[in-house]
Amino acid sequence: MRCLAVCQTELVVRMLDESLMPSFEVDFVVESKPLARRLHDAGLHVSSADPRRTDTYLKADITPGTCVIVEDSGKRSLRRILESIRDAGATLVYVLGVGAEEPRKREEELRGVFPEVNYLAMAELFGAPLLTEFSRSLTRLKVQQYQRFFSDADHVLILLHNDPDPDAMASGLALRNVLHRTKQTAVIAAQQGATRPENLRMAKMLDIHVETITPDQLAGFDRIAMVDVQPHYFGDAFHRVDLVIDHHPEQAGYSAVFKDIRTSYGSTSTILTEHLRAVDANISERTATAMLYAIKSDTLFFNRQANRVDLEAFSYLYPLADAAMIRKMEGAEITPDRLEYVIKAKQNGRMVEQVFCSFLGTSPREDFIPYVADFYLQLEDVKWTIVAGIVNDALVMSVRNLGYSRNAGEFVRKYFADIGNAGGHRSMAKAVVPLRAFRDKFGNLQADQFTDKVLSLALEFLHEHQAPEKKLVKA
Ligand SMILES: [Mn+2]
Repeated sequence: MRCLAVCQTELVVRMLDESLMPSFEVDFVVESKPLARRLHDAGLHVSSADPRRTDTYLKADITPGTCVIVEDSGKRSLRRILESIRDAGATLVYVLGVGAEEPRKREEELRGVFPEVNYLAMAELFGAPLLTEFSRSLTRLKVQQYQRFFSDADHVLILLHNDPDPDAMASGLALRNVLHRTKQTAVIAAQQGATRPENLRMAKMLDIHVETITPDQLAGFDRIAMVDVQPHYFGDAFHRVDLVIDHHPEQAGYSAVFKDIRTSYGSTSTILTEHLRAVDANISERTATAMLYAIKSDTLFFNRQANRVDLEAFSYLYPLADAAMIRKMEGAEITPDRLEYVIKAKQNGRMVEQVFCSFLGTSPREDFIPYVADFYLQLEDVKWTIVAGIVNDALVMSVRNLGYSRNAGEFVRKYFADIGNAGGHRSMAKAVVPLRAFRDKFGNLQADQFTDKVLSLALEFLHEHQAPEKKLVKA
């Protein structure tokens, strides 16, 4: 493709020449004769001409398919230049804002006269890669600091939450990699091991050993790190830890020598991908596979709480991972006993205003509840799911939504934080409430009454702060 660039400064000429060649054939027009001569002598295709004259462009032989780039430093003459370019028959016209004040305002002004013109601000073009580069340096600094702090320890504990999920396990592997340790010198452990079928299958296929650890074994470690979880999760067991890396909302009440908590990230594995990249670590196929699967499953394949950084980590890990193995691990999600609970939810559930709510009764395993909540979110017309069940004398509730309506975490905190544990993100949240506390607050409800009660709380919550015309349509 052919480009004609109308420039004023040498820097812009050289930058465009370097970034567009050899994909594009670029000819430059500059007004200054000495500049044209100098650049021409340096081997660039530069000629000098008056950019305000249509002649210049007719001579340059531009066609509707020629891409014309015009450097804009904020001068008034830009309009004349664009008129002449248009008169010469160009249709692909880009203005490159270099030092023009308020680029968006400038763009608007130009668009008023030249609707076909595209405005690119140099600061915006360079901003993203520069920010990535600089934040990588900051991450590198932090990683090197905690690497040093951990380097003289004999025994390191990497502690995960109970029933570790793919993100917890992958983050454990990744941190061990960052710390240059083996499973002998850095133990990945949880107080309760994995139970969900897909988590078990992942651990088995990737040969990840999550040790089960009791509180009295903690003293045997010189350093303790937590990934995908923060100390408050373990009650009063930890007031001080050495390192916390997590993407859940930051909790107060503990001290950590180092911490990296990024709540806008879709997974802890995304944070650890950045740690590994920042120190140019080699990532094994096993670790990459675990992390890729973790990002996929924590973001429900980018359906919830995912952003540019998650996508970037995903595309970085993808070529390093074993995609076939991930497909196999995902197949473990659907099991006959889970299907039973899906059916049960359908029989007991109610849907009002695109909110699906179901009470599963007593459930032998906790994972049925979030599984069913995720499952029904896939249904057409369902925007919120609230699924609850009783596991060991506690009411466990999973809340999901499609992310663009009100905050699921706020919902559970509003109604259940006073009587139990309640928290989560915008699109997924969880509450665990002792049955007795629930009954004290809401009464001894039968299954149907329970569904009605929770549904009415959800609707009340959704209707708050909502303009009447924006109310959800009845399902
Ligand atoms: Mn996670």
